[in-house]
Amino acid sequence: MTGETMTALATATRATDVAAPAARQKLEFRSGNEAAALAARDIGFHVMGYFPITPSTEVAENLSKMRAEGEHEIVMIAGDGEHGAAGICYGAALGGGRVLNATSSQGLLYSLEQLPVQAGTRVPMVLNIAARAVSGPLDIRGDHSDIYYALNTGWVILCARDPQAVYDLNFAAVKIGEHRDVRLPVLIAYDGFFTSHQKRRVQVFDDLEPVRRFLGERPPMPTPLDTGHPATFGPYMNDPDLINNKVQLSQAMEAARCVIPEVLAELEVLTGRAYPVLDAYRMDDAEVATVLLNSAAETAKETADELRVKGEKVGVLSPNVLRPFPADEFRRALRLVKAVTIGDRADSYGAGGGNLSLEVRAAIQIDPQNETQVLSRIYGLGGKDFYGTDAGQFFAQALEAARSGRVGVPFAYHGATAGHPGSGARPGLPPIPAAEVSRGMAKVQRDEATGRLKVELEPLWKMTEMPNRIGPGHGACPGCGAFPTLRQVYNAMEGDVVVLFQTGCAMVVTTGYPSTAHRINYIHNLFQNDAATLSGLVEMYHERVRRGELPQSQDITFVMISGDGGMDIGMGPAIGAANRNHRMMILEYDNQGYMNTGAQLSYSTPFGHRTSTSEVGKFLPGKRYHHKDTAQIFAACHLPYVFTASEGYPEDLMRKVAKAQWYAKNEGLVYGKILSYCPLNWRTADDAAQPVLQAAIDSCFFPLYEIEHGHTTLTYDPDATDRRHPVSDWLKLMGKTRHLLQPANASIVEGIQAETDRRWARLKAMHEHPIL
Ligand SMILES: Cc1ncc(C[n+]2csc(CCOP(=O)(O)OP(=O)(O)O)c2C)c(N)n1
Ligand code: SF4
Ligand SMILES: [Mg+2]
Repeated sequence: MTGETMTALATATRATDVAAPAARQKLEFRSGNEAAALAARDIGFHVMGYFPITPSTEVAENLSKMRAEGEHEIVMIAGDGEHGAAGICYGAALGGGRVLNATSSQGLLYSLEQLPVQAGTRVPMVLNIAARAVSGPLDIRGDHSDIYYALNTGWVILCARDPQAVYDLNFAAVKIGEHRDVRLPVLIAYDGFFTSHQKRRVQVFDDLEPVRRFLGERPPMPTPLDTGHPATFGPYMNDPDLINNKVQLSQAMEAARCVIPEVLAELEVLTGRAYPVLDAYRMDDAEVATVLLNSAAETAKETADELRVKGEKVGVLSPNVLRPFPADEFRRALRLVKAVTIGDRADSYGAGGGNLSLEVRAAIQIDPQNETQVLSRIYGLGGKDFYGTDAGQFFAQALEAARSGRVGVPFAYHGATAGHPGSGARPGLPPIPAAEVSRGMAKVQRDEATGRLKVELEPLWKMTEMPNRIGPGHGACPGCGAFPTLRQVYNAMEGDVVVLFQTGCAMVVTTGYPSTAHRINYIHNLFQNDAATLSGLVEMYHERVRRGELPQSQDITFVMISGDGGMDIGMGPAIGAANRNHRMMILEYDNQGYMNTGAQLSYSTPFGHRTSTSEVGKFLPGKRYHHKDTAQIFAACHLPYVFTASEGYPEDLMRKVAKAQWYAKNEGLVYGKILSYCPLNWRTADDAAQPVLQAAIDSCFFPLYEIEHGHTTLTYDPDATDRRHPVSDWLKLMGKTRHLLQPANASIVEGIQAETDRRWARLKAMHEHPIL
C-alpha cells in the first residue's frame, strides 16, 4: 500500500468504528432484515402494522418468532394489504406510541397515498424499506424504483448500506422523527437481497440502558386519545391554507437538515460508528468520482482502492440521507472534481437521468465555481448485480470525460443487452384450441321446476383424456394441490377461456419469463386490483362483440384465479366486481396462507395455526383469530352462484365449476372457494392430501356447499353419513397444528371446535330453510 493510499484510507468517512462507544455491544452475524427486527425489539415499538412482501417480510417474521419467545411486546397487526397496514400504522401513531412498518416495492406503492397524509399531519413513525423493483413486469429483486416514489412524500429518508447501518439508523430514525422541530415520519431504505438477506457482522446493543437514554420517551404530541383536549386531525383544507401547511412541512424538512447531523453525532457516541450525511470515500483530493446509493457504493469503494493503487485520483460519494437531500454536501464534495458518473438504480423516464443524478446536477448547477462534467447512468435494475468491473466502467467513463473535458454520452443504461434479436420466442407447447377442450365432460341444464342447474358429469376416467390448459413443467412443490385443483377446474369447462392469475404460487411457478405453462390467454396484474382488471376486460369484450368488432361465436369465459391471500388484499375490488355483477368467475384456491412468500398468515388461516407471522412459542400459540368466511362474504353480495369445494372431492368440484361457467356466461359473477393442499407449509407429507383434506371436510371445518340464487345447499353432510369427526382429528394430521394438541392449548382447540360447530349449524339451518 502506498503512503498516499494509507492517508486516504485514514481520512475516509465511511461508517466505521471511530470512538469507544458509550453502549456495551455484542457481535452477531445478521442480515439486514434481522438487524431491522433486532432494532425494533431493542427500541420497543408499541405497534407494528405490516403486510408481507419479499424481500422485507422477514422483518415481521423475525419479530413474530421473538414475540413467541417473549423477547418483546410489540403488538403486531397483519394488515389486509399494505394500504391497510399503512392505515393501521397511521392510526396507531396518532395514538401517541412508537410505530413500525416494513415493506418493499408494490407494498410501498400500494401504501403510497398514506405517506403524504402522515407527513402532512406530522405524525412520526419508522418504515423500513427493503428496496425492490416495481412492477411490471413483476420482479422480486432489488433496485431503487420503489424508494424513488417516496421522495416527494415529505418523509425523512435515511439510506442504510449494510445490516449494521440498518440496525443503527433505526434508532436514529426514531429520534430524528420525534424531534420537536421535525415531527416527521422516517423511512430507512436498504437494498433488497443485497442487504436484506446477506449476513454481515452486526454490533447489537448488549445493554439497553444507554439506548433508552438516547431515545428518551416519545414526546407528547396531540392525540385523539387525549379526550380532555379535543382536536381535529386532518381537517378539510383548501386555499389559502394548504400552501401554508406545506410551508410548515418544508420547514420541518429544513429543520431535519440540522437535527439529523446532531442525532447522528449522538448515535456515534452511543455506538462508536459514524454516519456522515454524505459518505465521502477517498474524496479529499479526488479528481474523478462516482455517486451511488447503498450497497453498490461499497462495491465502488473497493474499485476506487484498486484505481488509487494505479495512481488514479478517484473517490466515491454516497448519501446516508436522501431526504432532506444533502445538496450543500454534494456541492462541497464535487467542487474540485473534474468528472463524476452518477449511477441510479431506477430511471425517471424521459428526464435524462434518475432522481439521484438529477438532484446532484441541480445541486452543483447553482455553484458558479463548479465545472464538474456529469455522466448519468441507470444500472442494476431488477436486481442485476453491480460488480467491481461495473464500477470500473463508471470510473473509466468519468476519467475519460475528465481528460477530454467533454462528455460523450451524458445519459445511458449500463448493462442492458439487446437480447437475441431474431431468435423469436422459445417454442413451448402449442396453444390449445377451444375445440380440443370442449368435449362435453359436464352437461348443464336448468331444472325448470326449481330454477336451479343440474349437471351430468362424464365418468372420471374419461377426464384423464382431456388435454390440460396448463402444460406440464411448472415449478410447484411436489404434492402441491393448486395444480390438481386447476386441472379439475379446466376439465369441467368448455370453450375459450381467458384467465387472470393473481400473484401467488400458482402464478409464480407457471410464468417464469421467457417460459409459460399457460396454453390459453393469461393475464397477471397486481392482486390488489385484479378483479377490477378482469371486469374491465369482460366489459370490453361484450362491448366489442356488440359493435361487431369481435365474433359472438367466440364465446369466452373469463376466470380469475386467486389464492386466499389474494382475497385479502384484493377483497375490495373483488367485492366491487361482485356488486357490479360482471359475467366472470372468481375462483380462490385456499391453502390457508400466503405460501408464495413463505407461509405468512392470511385471514383464511384458521385460529391457532402456525405460520411464519403467527409463530408458536411460550408466549404465542399461533394465529390469534378465526378464519375469514370468504364464501359468506360473497354470498352477501347476492351473486347468482357461490360455492365451496375441495380438490379432494373432484366430482363435486367439477359439477360446481360447470354450473359456475354457465352462470358466469349467462347471469353474472360467480365465486368459488376451493380448499387446496400445501404440503410444504402445512408441514405434511407430499402424498397425504387425501386424508388431510378429508379430515378438514369431515370435521365440518371446511363444509362443502353451494348457494344458487340465494338458496344454500350442503353438497356433502358428514352428519348424514356418520363421518363427522372432531376438529382435533384433522389438526393432528398437520405439522402446523401439532402444538395445538398439547394440553396447554386445549382452549384453542375448543375455540376452533366451537366456531366450526357454530358456522356448521348456521349453514345447516340455511340448507334446511326453504328461503335461505
Ligand atoms: C402489493 C403487494 N403486496 C405483497 C405482495 C407479496 N405477495 C406476493 S404473493 C403473496 C401471497 C399470496 O398468497 P395467496 O394469494 O394465498 O397465494 P399462495 O401464495 O398461497 O398461492 C404476497 C403477500 C405483492 N406481490 N404485492
Ligand atoms: S408452497 Fe404450497 S401452494 Fe406453493 S407451490 Fe409449494 S405446495 Fe404449492
Ligand atoms: Mg394461499
